[in-house]
Amino acid sequence: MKTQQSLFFAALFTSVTACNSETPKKPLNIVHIMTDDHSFQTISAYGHPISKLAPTPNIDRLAAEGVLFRRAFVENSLSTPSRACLMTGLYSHQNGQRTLGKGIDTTKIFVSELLQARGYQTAVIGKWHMQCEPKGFDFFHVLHEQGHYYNPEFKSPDSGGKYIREDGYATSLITDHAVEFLETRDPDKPFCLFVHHKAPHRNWMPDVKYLNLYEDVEFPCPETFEDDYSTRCTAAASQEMTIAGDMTLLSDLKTTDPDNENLNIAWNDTVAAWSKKGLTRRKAYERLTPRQREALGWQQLVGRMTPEQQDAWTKAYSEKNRKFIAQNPQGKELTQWKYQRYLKDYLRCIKTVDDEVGRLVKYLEDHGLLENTIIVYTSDQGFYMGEHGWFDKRFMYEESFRTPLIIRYPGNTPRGIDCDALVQNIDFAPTFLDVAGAAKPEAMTGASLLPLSNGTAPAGWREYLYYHYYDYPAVHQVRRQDGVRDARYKLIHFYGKGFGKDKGNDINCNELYDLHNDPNELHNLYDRQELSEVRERLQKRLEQFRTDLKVDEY
Ligand code: SGN
Ligand code: CA
Repeated sequence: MKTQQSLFFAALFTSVTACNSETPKKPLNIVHIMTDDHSFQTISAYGHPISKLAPTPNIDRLAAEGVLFRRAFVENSLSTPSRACLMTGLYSHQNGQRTLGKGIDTTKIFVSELLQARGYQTAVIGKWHMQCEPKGFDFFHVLHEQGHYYNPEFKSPDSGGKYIREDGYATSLITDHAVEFLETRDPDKPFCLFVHHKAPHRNWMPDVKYLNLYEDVEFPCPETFEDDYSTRCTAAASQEMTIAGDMTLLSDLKTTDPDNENLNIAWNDTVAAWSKKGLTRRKAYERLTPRQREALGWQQLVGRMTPEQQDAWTKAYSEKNRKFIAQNPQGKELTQWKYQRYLKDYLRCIKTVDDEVGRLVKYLEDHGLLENTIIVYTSDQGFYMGEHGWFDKRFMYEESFRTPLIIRYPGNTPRGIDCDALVQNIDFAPTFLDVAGAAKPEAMTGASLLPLSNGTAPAGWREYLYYHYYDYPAVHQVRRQDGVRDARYKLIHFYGKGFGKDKGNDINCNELYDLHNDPNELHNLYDRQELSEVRERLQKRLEQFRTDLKVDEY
């Protein structure tokens, strides 16, 4: 594959510089746009029914002028681990970042460092969300942890180690700072720019101008919305990420609590009363009920807004909320109502993402950068838009294992094509090194995506993907799992000790899916005699991965 990569790179170069063979070769620039929790179902280029009602013309343009990857996946469907895969080109157990909160092995070399060494100017703007400082960047302008939608705080090399609040909406501010980097960079050097959005992460807060967008649209419900999880291991049923039970009315769905409109004032009194008892704020917080905590979180989010932003929110949501409270839906009707509001707010966030992708691409175009820049659009993982009754991610089932991926390759590459090759987020680092003409370190597991610019995988391309999720016990209570997928079948292995409400439910259980006949993954065929050959083949491959990659738990 290596020779092919180099050949491809040489060909790409020639095509970029063909108009003037005297022009010295200039390496391609890299723009990597990554959103947080953006589902492929909500990008219209992928053609899903939801996206047809909320199109994304600017992201679609990248697909129309590039390659749309239909089988792009992550290794560990969670933010920090996914970002660690991106930065290192390594699987989670190799780079250390297995869970959301801890683990990155900072002795591992980051792709940004290698690009810098190759003469690139490197920048990361927006969500960094690694458990270490930005490493290998000439410029950074990053959010604190998950960051805020409204008037977020950013840290940069000249902010003296502090996070400083800026007025505005995160998605637009991030684009502003990306443009600022492009304006102030050294034009004689190639650049690698990571534009990493907070949107559309939970709790899906749209920009003021889109608070009423899609209000009259009824979004279609996925076929699996009422999945009863039969035929599956216990993990699918024991998670805590259902729209019906786990999505909250106040913080997630922006309703005032119909049972207690004064809840968000009540917590204040509670904390005040407890502080009299000499409790620290943290201790007082720990004694709040989950509903009081939610009210506190909500109050803090609204409290960050300017009076004008607050007014716009009150205007937009109070009337809709009054209707909701008057209707007082219950049971399935309430779940349907929640689903519609969830989709609307999520898609309103996407609308701004799409606008801002358009703005950035236009900047590149207006400044003559489009044809010597490789543009990647992706997300840190996929997301459930009601499939199996869920929101969030983490599982190896398609909607969260898959991630959107569009690459606009520069030069005379084919346009508007689909690619079905199995690709994964560990491939970004090798791709960027390939773009820069730098050698891939021996240890890097991924492979360059440059040779896939015509939509077909070169000979010898991988036929199986490995997945591993570790973050349990944790929010949403998704059990640990690893597994393999090929072009048609998927084997998932759930394992480990049960904690909390799962206490006593230690698991070691397998699921097998035929994605061709059962794309919704409703029928676990693991025990089916007619699939014994497939099962054995995938089982063997899974064991091979574990051995080759020195996986230490499963
Ligand atoms: C927060 C969210 C979770 C989400 C994780 C991880 N809760 O904890 O729903 O799964 O982030 O998301 S929230 O109410 O605080 O938004 S990730 O994208 O960073 O992996
Ligand atoms: Ca995420």
